[in-house]
Amino acid sequence: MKTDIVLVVPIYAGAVEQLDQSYAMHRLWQAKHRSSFLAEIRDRVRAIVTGPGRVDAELMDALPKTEIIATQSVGTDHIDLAAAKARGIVVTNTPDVLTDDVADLAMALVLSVARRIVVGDRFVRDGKWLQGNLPLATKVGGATMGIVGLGRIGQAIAKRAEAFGMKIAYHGPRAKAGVAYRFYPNLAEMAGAVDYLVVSCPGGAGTRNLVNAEVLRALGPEGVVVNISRGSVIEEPAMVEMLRDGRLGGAGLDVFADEPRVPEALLPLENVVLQPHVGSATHATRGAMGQLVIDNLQAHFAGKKLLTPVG
Ligand code: 8YV
Repeated sequence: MKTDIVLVVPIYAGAVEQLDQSYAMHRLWQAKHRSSFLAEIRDRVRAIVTGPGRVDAELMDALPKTEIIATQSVGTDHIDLAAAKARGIVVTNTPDVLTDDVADLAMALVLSVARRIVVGDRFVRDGKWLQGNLPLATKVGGATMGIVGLGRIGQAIAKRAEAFGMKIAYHGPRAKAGVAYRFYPNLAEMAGAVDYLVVSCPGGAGTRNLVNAEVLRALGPEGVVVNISRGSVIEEPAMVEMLRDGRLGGAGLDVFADEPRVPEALLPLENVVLQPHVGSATHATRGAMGQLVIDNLQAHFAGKKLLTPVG
């Protein structure tokens, strides 16, 4: 008899295929009537798989036999961790396997904004090169990058930036032992001292609007903000307004407050590069993330140690 699990949103296709073979899988996003769909499987489901679909207390209570929530993501801000803990539900995520891809995209966004890669591409395609050269851009070597959240991804970004000749500073709850980069306990102060502010901290209530209007003003008209974390970390309306009126120099954004909706005002701006939350979106990395979901479920149901438990 196969164990019943719920899949909240589609995850890596190869992982879905494997899960279909090993479990009786119920696809929540395909349910015509959510409440009756959940009621029908209420007493059978032992695991919830997501990434990044929301898993709140209401869903946990609708599936009271749930033992584990496995998310195909390193971020867990879409899961009510306190509610899971209160119900004795273990949570697993997929750290490390995506660090390189996300850090690569952060560096790609820095370079795309600084060297106006997207603008240049359109310039050629539109035949404008026939009328003259693209205006000069900005060298990243020698510039300073301020990293908000020097975790695994933040440290990988720093290594990439150093390889491009950039200086590194960072902000976080506390200075990290053994890190040579300058630590700024005050984020606005760091923003005022750097050229690129790269957001790589976790999302969630603890970092909501951390990069607020004051921080963005300090970053200033020559400064560029890059976000590969969560849209919730930046005070988005203030950022949009400042990008439009020139009080903020530019932005490279892979995440937004209300995905997949993106503020209309950003769309025409040439000092902004936009990506559809693709930090980890490569075959290799999403395959590795999906495999971690599968391996964590397998370990749980075999009574073995979880590979990547949260908390
Ligand atoms: C995607 C991510 O959101 O890992 C994260 O936290 O933001 C991305 O990997 C998605 O969860 C991939 O399935």
